Amino acid sequence: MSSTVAPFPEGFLWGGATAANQIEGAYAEGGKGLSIQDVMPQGIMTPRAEGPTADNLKQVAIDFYHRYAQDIALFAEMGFRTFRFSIAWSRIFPRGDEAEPNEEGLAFYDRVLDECEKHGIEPLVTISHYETPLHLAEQYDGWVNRDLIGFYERYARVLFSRYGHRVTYWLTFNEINSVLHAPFMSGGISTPKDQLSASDLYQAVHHELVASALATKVAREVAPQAQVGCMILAMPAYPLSPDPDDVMAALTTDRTNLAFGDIHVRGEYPGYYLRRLREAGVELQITDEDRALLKEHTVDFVSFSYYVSICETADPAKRVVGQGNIFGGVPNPHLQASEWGWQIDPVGLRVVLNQFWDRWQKPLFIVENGLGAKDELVEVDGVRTVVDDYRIAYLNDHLVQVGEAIADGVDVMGYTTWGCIDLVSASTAQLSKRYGFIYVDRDDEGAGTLERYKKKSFDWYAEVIATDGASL
Ligand code: BGP
Repeated sequence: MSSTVAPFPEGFLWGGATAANQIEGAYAEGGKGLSIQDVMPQGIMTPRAEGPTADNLKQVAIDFYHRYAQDIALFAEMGFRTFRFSIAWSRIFPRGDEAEPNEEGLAFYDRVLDECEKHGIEPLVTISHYETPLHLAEQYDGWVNRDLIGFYERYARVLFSRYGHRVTYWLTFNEINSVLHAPFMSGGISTPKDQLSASDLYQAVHHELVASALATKVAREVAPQAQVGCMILAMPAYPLSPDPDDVMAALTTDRTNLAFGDIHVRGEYPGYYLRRLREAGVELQITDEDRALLKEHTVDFVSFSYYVSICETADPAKRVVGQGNIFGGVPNPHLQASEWGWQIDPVGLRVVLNQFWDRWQKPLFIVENGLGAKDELVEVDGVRTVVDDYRIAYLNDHLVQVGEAIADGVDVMGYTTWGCIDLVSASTAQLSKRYGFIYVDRDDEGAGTLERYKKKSFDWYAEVIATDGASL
């Protein structure tokens, strides 16, 4: 592969990303309480279970809780400059509404940070990644309830106080806009989606937005050197045709996601969003204090996940929802899809980077991108590995587009591939949808040694980092 890519900026934060519930396991160790993930054995497509069940792969996940030192050493071997992980809220506040945190939970992340420091890896911490304490979901209906703002603020304050001197980069909520699609997983909202009123849903969104601003405020007070970013699921919507009605339909769909960046960066609700609320008959309960918080505590940077683009049309007859594309959208005839129906669009990443930069003029951080695929462990020259040329091609093509965006003048802080080590999938709750540079020996039935094996992409990514993208 020969490079036409402009050099990536000095200090570019190359690395990988994970989330506590998808890697740690030890779901009932160290004083941890249950989180909503502990009752989601089948992912987001099926109803939740009554309590923890043995078929939930997340109970053990990839056992990062006990193997973090070995795993971080492997990341260091690839040359990672940053490692994104989340803190499990229910390790710190097992029920979510206690007055005092759980010291054993805090001590675990001290140890994770020790390992990062040992290898010169900059931590990138997600405060809340789809793991609301179950008690908050059951007793309060999650973020529908305003009380969650206070519980989250207390939790965030504990994190900034404890780790603020050693963690610079923080994300307030993973894919904050996804609560619109997956209210239980993303917002801990127990009311089933089909019974959830638009008022409750948008009120929950509002509470999260205020909590996000509050976290930024607390960071300024407690850890002034901290950089706080929002995290958005980015999914550009292209018009299916040049019909102006399709163009407008695409803009409207795009704004579903863009609104979250607008609010985090500009500190107020945009007019088109207020119109959407009005038309949905939603009267938001919003106080003057909420307004002031949003306005005064905007983010330092914008981070996002990027996997797919979608098409949009105003013609209902053409609104055939893409199979396996969990968030819907009309298939794009110019694109191929992954085994799970996620349409692969490297240029879309350049589009998003340019769009976000033009719109917000804030540094951008790509904190998730990657290909979920079924891998086969094979033996090459006596070494067990995975020959994942498909993953290399996917990442290479996307990174070339990041290089193009940088050449366009976009300020990109870094890039962390999703699931740098195989982990449990968020949507399917299985292990067979793998993203990693490191293979973990565990299958969908939970069988396997949990041994780690380097895939072909491991060396490929190490080379990309070592050359700052020149090898792309
Ligand atoms: C994002 C989530 C991650 C992650 C990723 C891949 O939406 O932030 O937690 O899992 O998607 O999705 P999946 O695991 O369903 O393939």
